[in-house]
Amino acid sequence: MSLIFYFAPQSTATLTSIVIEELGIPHDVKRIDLRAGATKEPAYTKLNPNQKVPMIVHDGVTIWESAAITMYLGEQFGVEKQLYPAAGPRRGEAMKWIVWTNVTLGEAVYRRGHMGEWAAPGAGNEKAVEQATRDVATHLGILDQALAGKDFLLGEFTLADAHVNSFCDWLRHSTIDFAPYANLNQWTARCTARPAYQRATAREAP
Ligand SMILES: N[C@@H](CCC(=O)N[C@@H](CS)C(=O)NCC(=O)O)C(=O)O
Repeated sequence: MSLIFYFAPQSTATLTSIVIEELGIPHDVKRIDLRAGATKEPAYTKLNPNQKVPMIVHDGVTIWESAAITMYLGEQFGVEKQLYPAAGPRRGEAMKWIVWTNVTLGEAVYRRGHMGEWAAPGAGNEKAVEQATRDVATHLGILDQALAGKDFLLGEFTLADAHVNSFCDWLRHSTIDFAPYANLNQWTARCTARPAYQRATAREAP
């Protein structure tokens, strides 16, 4: 088995880093420098015309998009380890949270960023930021409610928790207020206490 993981610290690749550490599968890390434009280099673009991290190459097959990678690695390596549900309704639940994070929560987060703190000087839109901030709060409220009375999204820990929590970690570095989400904050503490999370964090130094 060959698994190559293209990684850059403090990027979306962190989600995959935590997933791989949870699975404990043998892999080679190719650490790339985003600031040096490594994703734009011809060799990288040939593998990934989307020019982003994370990317994995598993037995010669290239997969990008963090949600796809989490679900794929879960299916391939997570079922026996009880870190990802077997095909069926519980897997559907795991997929729901992983995709929701990247698509629905992510859409509001990226909109908020592009209209606000990431916008070029003069190109922002305060009203759009206010709306996006409300949308992010609505989505985080949904996640918070889903965690009420539960340790993890599906009850027991799965890679969906690793994925969704890692995305939330990133949001905690922004001005998004997490104070209203007690269930979410307690769940984050449970996710980040896991040894795999700690190992992945050690990879994050720039
Ligand atoms: N939707 C993608 C987003 C990936 C993404 O935006 N990656 C950024 C880093 S966070 C990237 O590689 N940007 C290219 C670059 O900076 O050269 C995913 O979930 O995998």
